[in-house]
Amino acid sequence: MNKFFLDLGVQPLANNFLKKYSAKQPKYNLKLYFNTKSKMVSISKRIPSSVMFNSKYPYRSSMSSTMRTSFKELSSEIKKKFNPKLLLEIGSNDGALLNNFDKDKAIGVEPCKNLAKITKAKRYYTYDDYWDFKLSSEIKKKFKEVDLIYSANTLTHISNLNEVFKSLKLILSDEGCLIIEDPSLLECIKKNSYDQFYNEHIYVFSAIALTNLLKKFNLEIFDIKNLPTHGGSLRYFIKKRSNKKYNVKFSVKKQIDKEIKNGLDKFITYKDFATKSTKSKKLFLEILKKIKKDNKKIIGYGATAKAVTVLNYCNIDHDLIKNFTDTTPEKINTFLPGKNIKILGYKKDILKKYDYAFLGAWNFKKEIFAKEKNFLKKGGRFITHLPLPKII
Ligand code: JHZ
Repeated sequence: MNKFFLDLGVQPLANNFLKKYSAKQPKYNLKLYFNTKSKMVSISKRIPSSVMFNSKYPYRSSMSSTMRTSFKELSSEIKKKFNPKLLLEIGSNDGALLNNFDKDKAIGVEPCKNLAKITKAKRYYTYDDYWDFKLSSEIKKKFKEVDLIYSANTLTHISNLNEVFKSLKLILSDEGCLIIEDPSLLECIKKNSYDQFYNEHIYVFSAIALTNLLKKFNLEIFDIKNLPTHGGSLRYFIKKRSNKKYNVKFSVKKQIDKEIKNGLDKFITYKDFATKSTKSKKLFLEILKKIKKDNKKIIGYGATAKAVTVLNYCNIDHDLIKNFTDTTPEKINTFLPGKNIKILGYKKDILKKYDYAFLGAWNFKKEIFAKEKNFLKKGGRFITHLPLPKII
């Protein structure tokens, strides 16, 4: 049974960066549910993939050195441990991972045509289509089977998880490995990052819920790694149950035990999370209003999908946060979804004109702090909303 626990209000599409602000852009309810049987946490309103992921999708995986390094390190690990004949990446974005592989050894699936174009131009075989059974059958026809499938921050974006895993199983070789990587529900609960929820994040996985889901397909997790990326992610190594090439490692039990200890299998945990999120909203508004009263100026740093959830949930507009800045070409000179707040291109010393910077990209805090030493030296301060809002 699906039980409701948090209402994040009416939200625009998290990556709908418009050239001209419009109050009339489409908005949807964002409500969070916990399934008491499968233990899966999900949002209720499902927007069709074709509406969210289109030929103008602005998010680029290569925009931060943190992510480029993470993909590079993973690529070396894959080559060393698995030495795949063929790697398939689902949600290959702008090729941040593919770039580390030979062109004849790696293929991509990327439905956002503007992004698929980038890897195609580099001669990586790229399907610019949505991941489903039809596409999987097509890939099977051409490549027979795949011994390494990788997908980061993509499968949780697809509503029909049964079809997702049925399609994966169809092409995964018997001794193959499927690696998936997504934000960790445990980290999300611990950090009180309600902003991990937006229309694209239909699910936030826990190891408990994923294990339950994989059982249906005779698939199992054989290793789990905790990663610092995206505010705390889990990398799951998955195989067919019949595949004896890999032993199930202790890391799997360790993660599940940790999740049980933190109550991820109980509804009450999510009710507490909801209470904390409401408190966080109130506190955040108090901080921003006090800064406004003192005639000081705030800029948002990193026009993330997460920041869209925060600003729309907390009803914050340009009277409180003047502008955002972001390095992504597609986001520059557009407006933060749902808000009349203009996104300025990043340039050195852009923060000079502001007293405070709200960390929209809080998951890149280390990288950003290193880059903005001058701002900090001159008395500028950052604001974060996690785990509870404060000036840092
Ligand atoms: P970042 C997106 O979420 C959407 P977002 C998606 N649904 C998902 O799952 C994750 O990515 C993986 C900018 N930036 O990665 C670049 C600077 O401007 O937290 C990006 O626009 N300066 C697919 O949007 C944004 O911040 C910097 O120095 O929440 C970061 O977005 C740095 C480091 C980043 O993902």
